[in-house]
Amino acid sequence: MYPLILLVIGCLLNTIKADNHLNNMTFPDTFMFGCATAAYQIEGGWNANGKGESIWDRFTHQVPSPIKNNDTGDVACDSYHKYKEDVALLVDLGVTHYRFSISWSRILPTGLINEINLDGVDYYRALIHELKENNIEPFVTLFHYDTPQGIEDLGGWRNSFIETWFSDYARLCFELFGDDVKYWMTFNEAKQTCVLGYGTGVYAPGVKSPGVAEYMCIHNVLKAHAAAWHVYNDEFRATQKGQVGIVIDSSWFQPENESLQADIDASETLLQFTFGIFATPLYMGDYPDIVKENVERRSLAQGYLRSRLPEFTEEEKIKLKGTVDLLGVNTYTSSMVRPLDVPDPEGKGLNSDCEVYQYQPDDWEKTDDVWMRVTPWGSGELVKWIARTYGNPPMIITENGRSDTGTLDDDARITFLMEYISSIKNAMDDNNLDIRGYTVWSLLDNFEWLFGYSSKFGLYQVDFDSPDRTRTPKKSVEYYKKLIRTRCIVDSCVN
Ligand code: GBH
Repeated sequence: MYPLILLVIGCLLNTIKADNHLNNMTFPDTFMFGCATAAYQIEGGWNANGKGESIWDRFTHQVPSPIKNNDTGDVACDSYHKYKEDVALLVDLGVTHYRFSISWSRILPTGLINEINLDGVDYYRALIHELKENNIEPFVTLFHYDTPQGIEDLGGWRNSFIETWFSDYARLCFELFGDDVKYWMTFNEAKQTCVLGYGTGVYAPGVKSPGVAEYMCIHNVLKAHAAAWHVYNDEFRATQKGQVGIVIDSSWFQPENESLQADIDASETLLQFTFGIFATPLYMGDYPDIVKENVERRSLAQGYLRSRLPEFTEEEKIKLKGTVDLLGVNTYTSSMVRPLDVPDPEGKGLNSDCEVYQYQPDDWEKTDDVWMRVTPWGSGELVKWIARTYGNPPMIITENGRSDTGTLDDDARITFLMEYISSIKNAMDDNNLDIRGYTVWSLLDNFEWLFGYSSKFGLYQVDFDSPDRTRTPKKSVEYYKKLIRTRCIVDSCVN
């Protein structure tokens, strides 16, 4: 019995892998290649020159610490002082764009608009200036998990006033930097903020309220995104001519048995609970039907009088719809899915309300991160699903990459990049997908949230024992440089 199962899984994987030959067609000249980072993960200077505390400062300073080796982002890669060095690395790589995030509490120490920290403004001005001087497009995320603690003290993403607080902050950023910044992303992976921050509570601010605060957070993030997009659209678009989008992440969910309708449905359901819960309101004006149905049915059975998932008013639906100029997609890994045999009647939150079982088969190549196995084919499947579901919207891969233990001879990272980029390029070529660029996570080894500095995603190694935080190129730097220069994944391309 066991060998038969292996044989079946083996055949399935072979069919998936068969069309995953390395793509040998050059990328169009306009295609963007860049690197990504995030403020809390690289900047340090956590309380430098007027910066306010963020929820990640508060979270990592707890005793005992929830972070591996008690690591914190207090100094991180010290990019607050070493941004010029970072830009020099980007120049050496030859990237077209650099995706970084602004720390809300570095600019607005309490999160509210009345008090502006000019030193923080100067820092981002200087970074953006340095990028522009070197012909690198700044690609800015307004929020990458680091809510100002002052805002959290008012309820954070549980308080619907955050829609205004966030759009005030966004307006200030458009005003200050919008002459130079043409690419804005409001949120990075709001799923992590809401599900891990307010559901399971393993991320800052550590609130454990699955399926209640978790959905309030999602609801408020979506309204805040739309409010920021409208601020840009009404007040800045005509003069600044940029784009405002959002970054959404999802694994690819492979039906365990592709000829079973139940497994195909389980894949669609989990994609809707993961990706659609954010994208569908912004493209179509409301939550996906399957999400509304499941959460309402389960909420009523659990004794609530109404769905734990809040409803949008008609006015809000209109305001949400059509607010993504460019969709950022973070893609890392995949899992197999089938319906849960026995859904947990008491379970609340995205992970229970979907009623889908997911797992990663043992024979998928592991990385040093427990959540991640190497599945390049899944990234191609994910972007094709997004294009099918939302009418081939303009997209950019805002993150993709792998960690390792930190070796400079990172051949595994080179293979990873070749295979993932190839899978994405195949999907583009075969289906006419409108993917405008690709961004490696990450430029530098950095503070990898709960894993601290033990998980290393950088093209450049950072010596965290040295006060200089010395940066050293890994072998993958040579590969990425060549890819950017030749626009070709393999040694030579046919066109
Ligand atoms: C991205 O998340 C983030 O945007 C980025 O900040 C991060 O550095 C990068 O990927 C690499 O991880 O802690 O065991 O609960 C990718 C998706 C979802 C992966 C949350 C880690 C938490 C696993 N992430 N997940 S655990």
